[in-house]
Amino acid sequence: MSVDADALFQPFTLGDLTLPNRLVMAPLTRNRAAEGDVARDITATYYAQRASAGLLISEGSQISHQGQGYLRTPGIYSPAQVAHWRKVTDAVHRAGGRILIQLWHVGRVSHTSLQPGGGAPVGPSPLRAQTKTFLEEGFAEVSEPRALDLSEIPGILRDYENAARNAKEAGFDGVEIHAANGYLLDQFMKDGSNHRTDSYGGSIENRARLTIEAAEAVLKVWDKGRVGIRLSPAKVNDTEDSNPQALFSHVVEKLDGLGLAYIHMIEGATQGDRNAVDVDYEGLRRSFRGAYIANNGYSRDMAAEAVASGNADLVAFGRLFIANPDLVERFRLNAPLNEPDRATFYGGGTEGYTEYPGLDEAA
Ligand code: 8OZ
Repeated sequence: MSVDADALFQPFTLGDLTLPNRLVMAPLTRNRAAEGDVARDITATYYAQRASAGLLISEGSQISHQGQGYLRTPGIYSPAQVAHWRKVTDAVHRAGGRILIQLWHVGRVSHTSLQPGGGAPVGPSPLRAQTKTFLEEGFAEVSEPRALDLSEIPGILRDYENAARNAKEAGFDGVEIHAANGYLLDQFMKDGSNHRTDSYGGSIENRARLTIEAAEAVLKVWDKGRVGIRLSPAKVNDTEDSNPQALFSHVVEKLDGLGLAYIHMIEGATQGDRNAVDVDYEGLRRSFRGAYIANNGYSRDMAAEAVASGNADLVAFGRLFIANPDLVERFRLNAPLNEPDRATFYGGGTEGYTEYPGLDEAA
């Protein structure tokens, strides 16, 4: 029996934006940028094909060369990157859509071959993550990081601010701060990866400081109604906290104080068990006055239930949006879905990217 999914097709006011439905395309790393880490023309086609989503969130885009951790991810720090992203936002807007850019600094999840001058990746502490990155040769262990010096933090905050300004120039409708999945901000927040003894380590308040300051840097450029943030309380990319409930209660309270438009919550282990960690997501949602975007393994029916019951305002889908450019229409009709092809997730060209058929083509 099909669940009544009407709730998914109601408009929603997300901060300063009006969305026609409750379905969000999650940020998805696809490793298809061209020389100079600029978005390609096929990337404009890819996002425009998915413009019926209530909201598109771009793939993570590094705020600086240092912020890059994987091969061929797009940046948002050079003039060429801004110019190429402009083609993407124009294509999405022409197709009637709305798109935010996800601002990303990978921190320790990187490799010397991707870093400026072949240097060590940076993190809160010199602790290597047991996780892999993706290079020309394929998957590889991440490199040993060095700890950021206190004197380097203002430069990182300036990189967030510059990237936010570039995003505006590139025509985005707003930004999402990537504070999830074991990257720089998450590394600072969680005590497994942050062993600092200065004002950015130790207490929960200190560990959350960089995330809050990054949000403040972005808010110098963007109205708060156009800024959201993504969080993942569970362990991911070898980055884990001993008390995620306490940590994220504090983080969400601070973000609420900044008046951000939304929190985008990866419930449970990213791409894995939704019950991987004992965190009261509903409680976090209630303590935040902005919108709540739920993510991780949702089906159409689960999403309909979450939105109808008020447990989520919006639901983000990753793999389903990769494989179904017209996911909104398919959900509306409760039509069959294309299967995502893992082999073409990371890297390559149009195959597994712009070639998934819409319902009309499949018929
Ligand atoms: C998959 C592969 C590489 C990066 C994330 C940006 O997990 C990513 C990512 C996902 O947030």
